[in-house]
Amino acid sequence: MMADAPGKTDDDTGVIQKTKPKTQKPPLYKVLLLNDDYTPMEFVVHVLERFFGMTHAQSFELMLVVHKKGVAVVGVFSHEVAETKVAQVMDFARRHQHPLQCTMEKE
Ligand code: TYC
Repeated sequence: MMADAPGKTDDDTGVIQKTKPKTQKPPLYKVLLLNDDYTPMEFVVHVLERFFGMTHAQSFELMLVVHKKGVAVVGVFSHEVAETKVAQVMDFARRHQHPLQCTMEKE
């Protein structure tokens, strides 16, 4: 004979118990790329390939979204990974003297 589930009684009128989640998912962060008038399109495409693992076609498509809309989410990561991506993009852009801006925000 099987034991009743927690909260269930033999008369089928048991109290409903909410199962408490045992783990918490860590907060996620969107990494955003911002448009500007000076960074060359090909440079942005290269950034997306290099730091976000996209194919050339995916990168080109997303670059155009940023170019047309002003901003786009280029990935969603843990806080640590998002911070690293933003730093990598900002450092790479600065070293090439482009004003490209990359930021993160909590999802
Ligand atoms: N607007 C830029 C140009 O016309 C291209 C560009 C796209 C710049 C995306 C930044 O995040 C960006 N050269």
